[in-house]
Amino acid sequence: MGTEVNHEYGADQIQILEGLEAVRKRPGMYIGSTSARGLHHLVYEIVDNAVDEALAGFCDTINVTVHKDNSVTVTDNGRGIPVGINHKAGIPAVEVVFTILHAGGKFGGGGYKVSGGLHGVGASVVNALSEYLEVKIFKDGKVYQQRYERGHTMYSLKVVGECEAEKTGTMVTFLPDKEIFEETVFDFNTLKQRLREMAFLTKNIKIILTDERPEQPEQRTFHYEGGIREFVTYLNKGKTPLYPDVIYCEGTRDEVYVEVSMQHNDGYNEGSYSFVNNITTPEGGTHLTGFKNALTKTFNSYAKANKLMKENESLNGEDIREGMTAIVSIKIGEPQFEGQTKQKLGNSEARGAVDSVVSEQLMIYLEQHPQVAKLILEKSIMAQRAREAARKARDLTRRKSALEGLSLPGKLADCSDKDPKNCEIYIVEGDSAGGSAKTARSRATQAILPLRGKILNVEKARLDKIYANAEIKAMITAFGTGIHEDFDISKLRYNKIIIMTDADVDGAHISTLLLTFLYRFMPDLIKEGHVYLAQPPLYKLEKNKKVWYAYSDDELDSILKEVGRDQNNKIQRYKGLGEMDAEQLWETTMDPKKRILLRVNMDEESSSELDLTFTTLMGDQVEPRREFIEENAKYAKNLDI
Ligand code: 0RA
Repeated sequence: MGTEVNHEYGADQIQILEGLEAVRKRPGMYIGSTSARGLHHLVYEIVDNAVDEALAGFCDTINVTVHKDNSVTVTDNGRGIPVGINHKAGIPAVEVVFTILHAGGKFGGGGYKVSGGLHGVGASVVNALSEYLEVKIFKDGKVYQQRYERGHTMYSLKVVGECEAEKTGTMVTFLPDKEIFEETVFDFNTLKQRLREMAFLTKNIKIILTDERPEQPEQRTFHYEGGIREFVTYLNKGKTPLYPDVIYCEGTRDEVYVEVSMQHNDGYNEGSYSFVNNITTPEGGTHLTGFKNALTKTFNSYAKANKLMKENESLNGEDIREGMTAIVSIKIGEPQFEGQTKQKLGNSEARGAVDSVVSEQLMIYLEQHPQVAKLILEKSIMAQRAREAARKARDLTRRKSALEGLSLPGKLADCSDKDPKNCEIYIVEGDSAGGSAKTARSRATQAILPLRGKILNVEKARLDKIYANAEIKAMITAFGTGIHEDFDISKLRYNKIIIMTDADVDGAHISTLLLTFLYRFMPDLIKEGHVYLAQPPLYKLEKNKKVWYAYSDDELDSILKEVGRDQNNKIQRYKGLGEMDAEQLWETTMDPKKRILLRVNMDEESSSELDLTFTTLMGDQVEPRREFIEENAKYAKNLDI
């Protein structure tokens, strides 16, 4: 090949530009959104291509670097994207990859690319949405380079230098277009979580993430020889495993490659996460169904065959999965995604493939490890009893409310407006603050529910105990939605649920307990944006009969700068809501015209990390919790979960 490859501006070229213009006109169609989430998808897309090269067996290290200007470089040590002319398009293959829509993998390696789904949109989409994108390819002792701006080719692919004959790889640098994205600053934590997940899902790949933006650049390396086995260990960090092994099954059926890993802990929540071609499927689908079927079937037949259960008894899938953490990861040629958000796998062959691999290998494992089998079965039987007890308790309340109508909790001071759209409920820590809030509130639209001290930690209790808890019962009846299979968001009695706790460590703990309860039992309230955290002020400053409130140390500083630091300043640090009288509470924290509310968000795409957050914060092991809080202290202000 020569040093320059000339373009022929034929019909193909025109089509190319139209294709990428379409991406720029409707970016949301290709990357979901132009918010922070879409921005991060650009990185995942480029990394996905390198991971595909790793899956094909040609690459073991991927470097991802965020530069000071929020441009990103992704480097891999694979074979290098082909540079030869693609005869159909009349341009080098690499240019096809970056300038023709949906070109990824349709040429060259013969179906090397398995990725698809949400961010399997191809490198050309990233190119179209970048101010510039530059690719360098190391191959045959040469360094090739090409540059594009907003999808337009700036010059023909050229050789810009030489490298050692053995060195091969691809290096892509791009700067997301500020004309397209509302947010152009990458979040290190978000990248870290997704890249860690990618490394877990691809055994033996090494992903190195570097952030050059801080004065002291930050670097993390993700490399897991155990793959999804280590993923389960990671997710069970901070919990107490029921047995030391991570159970692992692997195999291929009907051209579907299946990998499953699982381990029970002594807790009560299930955490099953499923992936297709390394992409998360938050709504599950056929692969997850196949796994659950196999699990239920295998444990029941093992229990019967070994006389651990009577012939006429059987365990529910839910009971067997109590306290279980599991990863189901499959690779499939043509994934079909269903549902509104395309996050659910539809391929029916995946169900059979996972079912068959897991049934076969799990049975062998249980026969070889009767102690583990016994521990899981004992726990499942306990879960079954608790579920029965919980069902009875729930039936009783259902019948009661059918007979007597909905009776609201005694401690609730309800609002008079009956249109939920206008209404909000303050969940207040402690009876005394609750009292002030009742006096302060605007009666028409603000309801107050005071809670006594610490509420029950739902991470550490079984259903029957949770249903029996007075504080939790009060919240459930006040909200009106019911929980679990009874949950119905259209019955929600308040548009805003506002958690109001002291601005100290205990208050933060109570907020977390409340959020944990909402996340586990009514996640839709959070997903639909009904949950808020009130922000009481930290300081009151009085000077010459004038009053200021500060919600952070920085704010106090800037107020002091303005009014002058002198002896007339009277500064009060609020230790709790109780120190404010009703009027102050209204003015600073409850008046819709003046208050600050933080809306609680959750990102469904990283739910395994979200789960870990709650377990780490609420679990019984102190060390991981301390680590987590230290690591995240600087983010605590956002309180995004
Ligand atoms: C198809 C064929 C060959 C390499 C690749 C694709 C390839 C694609 C990407 C995307 C990111 N990094 C990549 N590395 C490699 C083989 C080409 C050859 O052997 O000449």
